[in-house]
Amino acid sequence: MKQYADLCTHILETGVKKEDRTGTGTISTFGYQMRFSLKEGFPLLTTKRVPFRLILSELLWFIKGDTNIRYLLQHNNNIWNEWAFKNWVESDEYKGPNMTDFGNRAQTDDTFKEAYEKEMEVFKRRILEDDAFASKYGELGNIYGKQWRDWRTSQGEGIDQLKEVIESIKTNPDSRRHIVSGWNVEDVPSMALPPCHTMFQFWVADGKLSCQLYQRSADVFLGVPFNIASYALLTHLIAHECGLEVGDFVHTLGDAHIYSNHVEQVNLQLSRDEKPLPTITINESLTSIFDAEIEDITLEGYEPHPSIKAPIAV
Ligand code: DHF
Ligand code: TMP
Repeated sequence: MKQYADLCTHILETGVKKEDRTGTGTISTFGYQMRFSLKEGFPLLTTKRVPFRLILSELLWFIKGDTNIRYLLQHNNNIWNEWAFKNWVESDEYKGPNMTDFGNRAQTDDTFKEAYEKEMEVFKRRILEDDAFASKYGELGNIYGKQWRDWRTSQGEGIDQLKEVIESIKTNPDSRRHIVSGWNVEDVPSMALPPCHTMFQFWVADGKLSCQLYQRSADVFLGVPFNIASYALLTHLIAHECGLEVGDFVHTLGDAHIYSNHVEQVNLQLSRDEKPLPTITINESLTSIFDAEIEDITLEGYEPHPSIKAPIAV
């Protein structure tokens, strides 16, 4: 994964200081491309441990067309909690302590951090136990899952982009139109977070399936390691269903940034040696990605350096 180390070095060396929506501050560059040959191993970083089980359950959640964090919580996956929690604490129904700007305050004020963590636990429990609460406050809006599986037309019909793209890969592999878009211009204002991985395209040649992602905004330390592995896994799953081998994953970035409170962590990572890449195996008897379950996918030979913690910008 020299490609990832090169990206980090490129940003640290050529990036500019830029303020951002979250108030954290970043070092940012615009426009960058990486290429991973999926035959040479599964692109999961080895210079820090990346929790693959979270990537897997998030991807299956997208594939199901689900946009409610309840499924993630049921799989002990907490990566989307903050964005649902934000809607809850900003609602009229919320009567607890003031949680304004919780992401930043929890990093600087220990008393507040304790109150926030307590409130988050209450929120999570309610999402898991209270159906009505979950359907209202577990929802992130029309994010990825909705757009991939049920893009609403002006006629009120749903388009299953993922199903259609798989069908077109099978029946018309040479097509240059194998595209799935998450960027629904009309829906963007109602989303908890407008899609970062905006659109992706497949390409079939020599019996191999390649995928390119356009990511408009890239949190290089926390988000990107997940995004690379998630799209690599999606490519493996679709290739498996279509009877194709895997080709390349091409990752194109728009605003590629390192948050100012991640620089130390990135430097630590850059000081570490690369280890061999793991491999991925998909249950032979799986015939459709829409039936995929956690147990159908196994990661082998992953022996990374230890994980590195960093705060996420909300
Ligand atoms: N906001 C920001 N600022 N950056 C993101 O990468 C991001 N990603 C989102 C939603 N909003 C975002 C969805 N994906 C983590 C990774 C990916 C992700 C959300 C969160 C994360 O916190 N990863 C930690 C481990 C988390 C855990 O173990 O629970 C990591 O160290 O990789
Ligand atoms: P933005 O909407 O202001 O661009 O903020 C989104 C932040 O989340 C930005 O730092 C990019 C990051 N992000 C990723 O890098 N990958 C992801 O998959 C998601 C959802 C977010």
